Amino acid sequence: MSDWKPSACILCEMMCGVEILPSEDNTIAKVKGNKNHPGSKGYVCNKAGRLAHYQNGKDRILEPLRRKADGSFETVSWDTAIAEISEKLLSIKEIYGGDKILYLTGGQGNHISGVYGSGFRAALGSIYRSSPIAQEKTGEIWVNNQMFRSTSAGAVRSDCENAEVAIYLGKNPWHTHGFHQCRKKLQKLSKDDNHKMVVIDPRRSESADIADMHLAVKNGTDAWMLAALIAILVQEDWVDHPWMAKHTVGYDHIKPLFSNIPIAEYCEQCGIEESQLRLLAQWIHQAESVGVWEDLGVQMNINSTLVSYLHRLLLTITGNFGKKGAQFISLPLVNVTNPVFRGLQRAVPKFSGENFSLPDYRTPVTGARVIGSLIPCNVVSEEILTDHPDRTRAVWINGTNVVHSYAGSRNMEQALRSAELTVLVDVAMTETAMQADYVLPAPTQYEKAEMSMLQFEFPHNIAYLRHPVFDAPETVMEESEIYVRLCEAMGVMPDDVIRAFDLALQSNEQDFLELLEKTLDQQPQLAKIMPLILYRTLGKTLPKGMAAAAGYLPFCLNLALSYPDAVKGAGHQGEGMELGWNLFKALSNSPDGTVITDEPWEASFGRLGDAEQKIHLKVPDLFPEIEALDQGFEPLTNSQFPFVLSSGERRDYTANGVYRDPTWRKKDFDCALRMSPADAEEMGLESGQLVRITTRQGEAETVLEVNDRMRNGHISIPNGGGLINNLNTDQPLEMIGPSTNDLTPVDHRDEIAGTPWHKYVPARVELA
Ligand SMILES: Nc1nc2c(c(=O)[nH]1)N[C@H]1C(S)=C(S)[C@@H](COP(=O)(O)OP(=O)(O)OC[C@H]3O[C@@H](n4cnc5c(=O)[nH]c(N)nc54)[C@H](O)[C@@H]3O)O[C@H]1N2
Ligand SMILES: Nc1nc2c(c(=O)[nH]1)N[C@H]1C(S)=C(S)[C@@H](COP(=O)(O)OP(=O)(O)OC[C@H]3O[C@@H](n4cnc5c(=O)[nH]c(N)nc54)[C@H](O)[C@@H]3O)O[C@H]1N2
Ligand code: SF4
Ligand SMILES: [Mo]
Repeated sequence: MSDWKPSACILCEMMCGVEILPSEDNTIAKVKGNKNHPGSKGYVCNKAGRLAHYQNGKDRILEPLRRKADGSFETVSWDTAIAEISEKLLSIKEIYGGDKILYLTGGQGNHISGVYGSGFRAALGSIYRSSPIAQEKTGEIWVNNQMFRSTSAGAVRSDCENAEVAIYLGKNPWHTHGFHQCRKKLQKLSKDDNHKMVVIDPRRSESADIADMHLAVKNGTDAWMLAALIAILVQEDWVDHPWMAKHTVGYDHIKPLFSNIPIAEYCEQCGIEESQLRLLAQWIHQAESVGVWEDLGVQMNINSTLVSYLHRLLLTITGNFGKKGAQFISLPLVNVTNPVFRGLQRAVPKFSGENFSLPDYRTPVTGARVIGSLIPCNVVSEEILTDHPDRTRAVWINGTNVVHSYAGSRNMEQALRSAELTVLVDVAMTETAMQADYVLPAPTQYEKAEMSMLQFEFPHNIAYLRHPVFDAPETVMEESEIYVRLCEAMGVMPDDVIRAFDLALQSNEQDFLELLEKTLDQQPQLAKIMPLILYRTLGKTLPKGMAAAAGYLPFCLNLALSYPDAVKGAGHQGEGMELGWNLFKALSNSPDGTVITDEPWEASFGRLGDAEQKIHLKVPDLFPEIEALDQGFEPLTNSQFPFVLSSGERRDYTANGVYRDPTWRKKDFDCALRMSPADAEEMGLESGQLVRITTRQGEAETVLEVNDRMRNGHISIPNGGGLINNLNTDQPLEMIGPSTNDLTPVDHRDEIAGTPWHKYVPARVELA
């Protein structure tokens, strides 16, 4: 083997196209950007070159493992694992109900299993699920549902790369990206006189270095800053009345909330000069387009749901929606928060006027809101560790390291151990695997067909169904196959339908599509497991290694049936089912990624859930929180825990937990604690000293780095440290860096969305 093979980087949501040069012994010799990827066009950042640390990670697992009575693992055959697990699941379902089986998923890049896992869940009657999205985006999803009523999959985001004023709110795009070719474009934009870049971050982030304005907000006070900003716009009447009259309802309820806000006082609360904020308000008022990119700095912080609302209010009262450089609603192939197929859909449901209300689903034990069909990650351990009769009894985990990445790592360990059954599907031995009853090894993302579809791009959207680069070891099993086998073992796969599909596929695609349509019409209960049925039938007819693509056919059909113009806009041809089939073929045959939809900017209006295409400015549930701002900010720090710790900052060598081997990092090997020079001096500490960080939850040790980017009183540790090295080798175990969630309490979370306050953890520091 010597040829470069196209695939994707799996380290962040961009999933840039890469080319991989395999070596003789099935390792990655070299990685470079793939110029033919329609989004990244050859761009990669500093992290992609180290992908061999993932593909050949030393903690890779290659055989199914079962926990023994003494707590250690033994290897078992796949037949044994599938038979035992399916039997246990069925018994839990029978005794307690399928809804007591919780499904946890996550990861970057490994999305292909989503549609299969959803079918498997449906077969079990499991309804509760979670993913890391429920510790970052559920607050904004809740707000979006109220304002845009766009409950159909699409994310509401801003087109910051084209905005005249682009505001990064608790977002450090220099390190964390967010749109394709991010660093390259940011550098270009920073020299563009028609573009203003604003960074709102207590820290002078790497993005702040190239910004036109940096607002070093006091930690946790973004709500005061945004309220003051809106108040300036309202009080100066710098809002777009004609636009609002056409596209919104409810400004009369919003105006009184902001008319009397004492702007100078709020500026003091958040530590921003009033003149600076007034200048920003002026920029916003005068700009053709404004975008705001909110991310973890505010989403994992105090008032997070309120902040999501305020930033959208700010943009909407100034007419920044449905045009280039402003807010848009994306059109994904699959709803990533709940990738379940419910049947062929020809029209998207719309809501009418004031009759709108969303179902208020709650979890059985903590009563937490289920948003975007996800339960908050922070309540998972509480939903298990209780004697409540409706507690979770079994946990199914796919490609996410919940012990490491959920708040309260010790709570998670205890919860997984105390569940009656915990199963993990992963490629590596992880902190979570150490607590599971069964660990099922999957091929890496370079050894199977995979799907990159987290991108929320607009006006064109890209999906990338990657082909395998390497052959998988014989002893691992693809997730799609695992879920189909489990469903077969549980007796839910319909043999007659499978035989009929096989037969139709031998004839021609027309017959097959007609049969698929007829089957869904007559047996709608099969919709949810249709991806699994297609895997076993259509999958066999696809090229080697690509069977798992089959489950995406129903989603391609739905996209074509409900948004034909968008799909045709991207160059796909045909009408109705045929258009969907052609989209599926393009997706599964393209080596480099496919543009699935392309639309005019105004298409976002059509995506609004309101039948009259109105945006609803009023979110009454949040009005008391806006009014409460008047009482001022109460810092959560105190004499015992005087610092605000951001637990999980993204740096140039962090990549969640995808790379387990710490030697991948070229810098910051120990995952240093960063502290401002003034704070370090006051405490008599110096760079390189070993320090102990203590919070209400626990403690961790690492080296100190005195860093002049930090605001006084603010300290940070990186995301992804504290993985236990050598979990699957003969070498001694070692933990490198502080483990972020040894320090985060589970009840330290947003009232509405249950999202954690990882960026605002009261902490103290002392010499270790
Ligand atoms: N290099 C790298 N890139 C990544 C990842 C990675 O692990 N490494 N992970 C990916 C993932 S999963 C995600 S979700 C994204 C996250 O991307 P980001 O949200 O951009 O990443 P963070 O560094 O967690 O947080 C951003 C900023 O919030 C600031 N902040 C802290 N407290 C406050 C506050 O009170 N107010 C405000 N306004 N800001 C505050 C921090 O100083 C930090 O600079 O990154 C993705 N990209
Ligand atoms: N304190 C704190 N906690 C945080 C954050 C923070 O900022 N601070 N950030 C949060 C955010 S935004 C995120 S996105 C999460 C990320 O947290 P996780 O979702 O836990 O992400 P990873 O640690 O990357 O774990 C992904 C797992 O998938 C496995 N994997 C890789 N490829 C495959 C595959 O093909 N198949 C299968 N089955 N498994 C595979 C990897 O081995 C790894 O164990 O962390 C969250 N936790
Ligand atoms: S880490 Fe993200 S931005 Fe960097 S190459 Fe990988 S996918 Fe692209
Ligand atoms: Mo994330």
